[in-house]
Amino acid sequence: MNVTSREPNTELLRRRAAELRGRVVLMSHQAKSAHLASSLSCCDVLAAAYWHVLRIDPSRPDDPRRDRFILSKGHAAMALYSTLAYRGFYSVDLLDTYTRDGGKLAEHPPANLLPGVEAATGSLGHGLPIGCGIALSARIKGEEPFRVYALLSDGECNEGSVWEAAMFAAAQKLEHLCVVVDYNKWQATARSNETLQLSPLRDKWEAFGWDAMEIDGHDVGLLARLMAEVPNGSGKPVAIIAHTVKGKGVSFMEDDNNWHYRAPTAEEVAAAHKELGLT
Ligand SMILES: Cc1ncc(C[n+]2csc(CCOP(=O)(O)OP(=O)(O)O)c2C)c(N)n1
Repeated sequence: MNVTSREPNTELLRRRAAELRGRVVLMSHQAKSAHLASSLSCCDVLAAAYWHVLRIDPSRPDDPRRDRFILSKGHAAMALYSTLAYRGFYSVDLLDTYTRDGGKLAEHPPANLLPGVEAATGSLGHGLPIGCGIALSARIKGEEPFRVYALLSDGECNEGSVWEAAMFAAAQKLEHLCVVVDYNKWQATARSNETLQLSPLRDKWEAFGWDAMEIDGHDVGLLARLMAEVPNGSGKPVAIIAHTVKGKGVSFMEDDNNWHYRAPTAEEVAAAHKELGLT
């Protein structure tokens, strides 16, 4: 287990995030698969989590004491799959099989098929309820406390199940539970705040009994520090509202929601890799 009381190595985390972005762009091209911009949006959160925060051992993915990370916005599976491969849960070569018939890397994360995938997600609104259950069951069973992280999208916060779970977590004082909201202001076809009024999102989480904070969701160092501080002494579950840019890292994809569904051409992959400093 890696216990992180040390300062985050922001240089390393930035490099990891760029590598994840590069791989995600390539996977989307190879598989002609959607949700590229959604995946780019959250690479800094994943880099901070997997290379600084989480107490995990890739050679023991079922260790009962491990921290859990649930990608509740399961449509960003390419980012999670790349992270798990680069972190050593399985071979990087497996990433070339993304969406292939009969393969293990389904378009959305499956249950019990891949080491490191903690929950089947993709249907939005399920990751936090699952996280609540895992955290509560650990307490009931008197297990050594581990942390549970759930990465949600902003559009996902339209789901009633998110707010039921939020109330539940506060009532049960699940202080080992942490939500990160990838607040990129877009959902599938429209601006998030035009679809349903999410703003002020931090106030909403606070009103639901959480210790809520609002940060730059691409500041890997800050993400790493705040996520590592859970439980933070407030006695409450923690919500980190991470302001992000959809398509982050590739200038011609940033804040352009067409990349929710589009896959890049070979030329666009090359241009993206150049921008990410990977060539
Ligand atoms: C319950 C449910 N309804 C609809 C969808 C289809 N869907 C996939 S992604 C998405 C929204 C994407 O926006 P957001 O959730 O904010 O994530 P982003 O891609 O912007 O990170 C929707 C509605 C789904 N996955 N689950």
